Amino acid sequence: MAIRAVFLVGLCCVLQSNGIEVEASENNGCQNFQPHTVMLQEKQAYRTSFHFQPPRNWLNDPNGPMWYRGVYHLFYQYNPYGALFGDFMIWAHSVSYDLINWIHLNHALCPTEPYDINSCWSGSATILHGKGPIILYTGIDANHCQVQNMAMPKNLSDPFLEEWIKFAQNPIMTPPDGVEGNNFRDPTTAWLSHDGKWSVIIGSWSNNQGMAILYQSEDFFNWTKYQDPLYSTERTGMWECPDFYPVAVNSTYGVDTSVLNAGVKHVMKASFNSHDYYMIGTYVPEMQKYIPDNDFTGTSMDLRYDHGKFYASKTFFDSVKNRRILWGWVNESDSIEDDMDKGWSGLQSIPRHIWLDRSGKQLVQWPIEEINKLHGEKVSFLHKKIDSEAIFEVQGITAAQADVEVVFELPELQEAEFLNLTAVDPQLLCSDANASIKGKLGPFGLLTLATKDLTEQTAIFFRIFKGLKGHVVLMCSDQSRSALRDEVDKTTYGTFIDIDPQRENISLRCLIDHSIIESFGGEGRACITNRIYPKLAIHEEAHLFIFNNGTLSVTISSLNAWSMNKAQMNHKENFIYKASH
Ligand code: DQQ
Repeated sequence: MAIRAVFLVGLCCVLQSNGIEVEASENNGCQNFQPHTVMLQEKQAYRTSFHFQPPRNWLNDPNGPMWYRGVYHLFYQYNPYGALFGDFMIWAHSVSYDLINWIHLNHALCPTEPYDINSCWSGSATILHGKGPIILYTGIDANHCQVQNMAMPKNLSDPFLEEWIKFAQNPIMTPPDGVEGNNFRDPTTAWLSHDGKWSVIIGSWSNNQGMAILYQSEDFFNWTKYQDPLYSTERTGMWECPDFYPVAVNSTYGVDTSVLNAGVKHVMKASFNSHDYYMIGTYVPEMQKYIPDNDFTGTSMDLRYDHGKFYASKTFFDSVKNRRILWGWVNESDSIEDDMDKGWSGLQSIPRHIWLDRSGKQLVQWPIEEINKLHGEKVSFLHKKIDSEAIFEVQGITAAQADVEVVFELPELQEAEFLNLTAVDPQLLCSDANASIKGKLGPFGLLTLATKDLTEQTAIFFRIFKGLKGHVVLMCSDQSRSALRDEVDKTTYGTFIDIDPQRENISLRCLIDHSIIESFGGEGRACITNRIYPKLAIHEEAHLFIFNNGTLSVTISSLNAWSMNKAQMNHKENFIYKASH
């Protein structure tokens, strides 16, 4: 009783336009950090030009992305105190009309109450038909225990939904029996079943199993744990930031999170061991079970959104363009000292349109079409043969800030080397044979963020092999020569791509933005994201090359490359929105 009395001090009652009465603190705790207008002044080599970044400080997971009444919202984990992760994490908030140019708003959720006093961690937004959006988020409470909380917009008629108020009955979920207080977090977007009940999953680890704990509610306010998890497995670690959504079969269109019919499959994604893994399968609401087509195996066979740096991602259904969009956090891999010197850490990926591949076996990702609005000067050519050991520069664009699409034709496929696929880890294959090691059909691809003399270079490349059941396409990113600096991560990443090169050419698209390269191979069937910190290949000193280090020739059937313009990102006080919307 005493706790409740203290808790209510300073609360006001708000009857929202959505008819929900909530008690809320007058002080959302974010005032000390408002507004976040101070920009870093220096022209920094590693600061990006068209990726989402706040003006300074640490950023991690995307939270609660949504489109609501003409405006896209992105919340994200943010440390208002500095460039490293902290023990006072908040929900920062930005809005956009096109997912490319952003307006930074005042922060949405900060630690204020016993149920979130030690941080407001990740969560999601759900739009309740006719009632507006509601945020579910994890609070780190006064006992450092993870609990689930709810927040609503203070004023639904504010187009930016800038102010958020917390539900007085928080927390709405506390760790159930058998779940420790540090293993219960990251609520998903909720979905509505035919019986009128809301469902949501929470990431967890219990009894040596990673899992999606299921909660249900009839009114969205009172939640009851379902007896069994929606899915659990011994083959993963603790599930962070789960995501659960339907994808249409045989269509690139997205569907709302609550859609369930014969025309959809369901994706279950979980973040663990530094990567985002997913399964495709069937959701059976009568049994509250998720039945994957292929269970997680705990091996490199498991499906991943991205084979480089990409974590804690989240999707949302964009009802304006009928598509599902994926955002992921791309962390630094520079030294901590350098992160502190530059005054910021972390990026959001370019939002990716995501859909189920025609094969039904995997997802496909592609940068949202709006990114093309930033295209500047263009160079292109067709049908250019690249002989063995040939290398040439793509000139006429800003190579440190570019969008490059290239398609390779392989005239001598029958000559490819043999590869016995049994138990081969593609990442190991890429690091054992980096871009400098000659092969037959490959390595060929792009040398990005390279110095003129190639002492610094990051190769994004392919090798083609003959396997027992047809050709095998390997895609790699080789960071071993990415920077004349010892303290940065130089991991080589790699994956196989499900392509039959006898039937289709091999395409590669790279979005290069100073210290990040997002690469999409095989028209988006494989993605690798890199963070790169060159010492010399920065700004105008960065170059782009095409290379072939195989003994067989390959042909570029087409190349299109653009300089990229800078996206607008500023606090709303300073924002001049130029694009039409
Ligand atoms: N980041 C959040 C957690 C989440 C983790 C804290 C994943 O809620 O599990 O910033 O990166």
